[in-house]
Amino acid sequence: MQRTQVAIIGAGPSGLMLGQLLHRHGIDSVVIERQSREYVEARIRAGLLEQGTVDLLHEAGVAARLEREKLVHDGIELAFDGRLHRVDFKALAHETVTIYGQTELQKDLGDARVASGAPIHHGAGEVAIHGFDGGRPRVSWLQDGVRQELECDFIAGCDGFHGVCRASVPSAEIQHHERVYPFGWLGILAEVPPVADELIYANHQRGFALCSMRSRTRSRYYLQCTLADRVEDWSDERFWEELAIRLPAERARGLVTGPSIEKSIAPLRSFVAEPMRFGRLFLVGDAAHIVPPTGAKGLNLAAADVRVLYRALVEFYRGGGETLLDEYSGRALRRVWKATRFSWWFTTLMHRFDDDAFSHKLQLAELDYLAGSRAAATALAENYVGLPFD
Ligand code: RFL
Ligand code: PHB
Repeated sequence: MQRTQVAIIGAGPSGLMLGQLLHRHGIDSVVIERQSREYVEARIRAGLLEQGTVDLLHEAGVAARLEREKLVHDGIELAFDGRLHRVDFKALAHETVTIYGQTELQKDLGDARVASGAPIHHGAGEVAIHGFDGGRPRVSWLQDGVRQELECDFIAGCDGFHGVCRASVPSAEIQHHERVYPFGWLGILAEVPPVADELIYANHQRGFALCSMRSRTRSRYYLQCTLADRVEDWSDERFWEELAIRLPAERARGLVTGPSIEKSIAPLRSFVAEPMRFGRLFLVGDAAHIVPPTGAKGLNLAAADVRVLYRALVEFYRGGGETLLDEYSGRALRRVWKATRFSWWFTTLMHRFDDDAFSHKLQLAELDYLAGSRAAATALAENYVGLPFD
């Protein structure tokens, strides 16, 4: 039987960040991941990091390339009713945000794991967790058809929304809160310069649009689509035409188009599982909560969970007892619910829901209020740059 201090299920950003921070504090971990390293590193997802996440990556010692390649943004633009209004984060919330692709972060974390020499098992089949309600948790899985068993002190469930950890908790002990939105996001990645220096969030009668980026030469654009839409329905040409329609003319004029290098549709949901601790099992990141991408909070929430958990584990192994471990769920959830509220609010403000003209008028009134009120814009800025990590 193999043994470690912390068994980490899932090698996404949550699992690898946690493993790296524990490693730097002399705590052993084993990471068990269902997919191959190549698969995990090819997934195209988040692009925007709060300063708290960047600070944590420094603490983990994995921020060297990020510091060389990142783009720093001082604000965003809101487009609505043919207008363009800038929200200045630096002036309103004294903070900036960082553009750095999750794909790149995933590679940096993967390299750091290999360099640390700490064990990581990709391609694990039939992963199962046992005994976390008692004192002797265990993980079992199949590696190349051979059954493996790992004994540990704690299990970190970093295995995303569809993982095995949350699903292993008896239903009487866990509560789920969920909202599913009646639309999705169609995203494309293209090797073209971004339409503007900062991100543009557009409320348009035909639906929401977002102009984001990965670098000065690579753009990431999203369009609100229906749940019935399929990627095959959207040629590159149709995507670019629709994006131009949803942007104010002064921005649409500067749009550079080109062939897409990725195109996908993601459904939107809000989801929170409570609590986030069950005996010796801790849920972390998407395994415990999902936000719609409108506020760019998913990856940042995962980082905030990791920060609370790794500090509690460091304190425990220093001999400081379990107080911080006991506080994990409550502290993480306070921040999770605030980000859930913000993501829900920003989604509701920016998307087209139905043909209800009254709702659209209310959205435009609120956007007009945001554009004219420093107090309202400050509330947006504070939440967007990220609430305090603790
Ligand atoms: P992940 O990244 O899903 O990783 C979980 C890992 O666990 C593995 N796994 C298992 N391993 C072993 N056994 C099992 N039974 C397993 N089941 C699953 C999986 O293969 C995977 O490797 O969760 P994690 O680490 O908590 O990280 C969360 C973030 O990935 C996620 O919140 C963000 O990508 C969300 N998100 C965004 N977040 C931001 O902060 N800013 C953004 O700009 C942003 N944009 C986005 C996004 C997510 C998107 N999609 C497609 C969901 C844009 C999009 C389009
Ligand atoms: C992205 O670049 O993928 C991105 C940026 C901001 C968001 C969502 C996604 O709100």
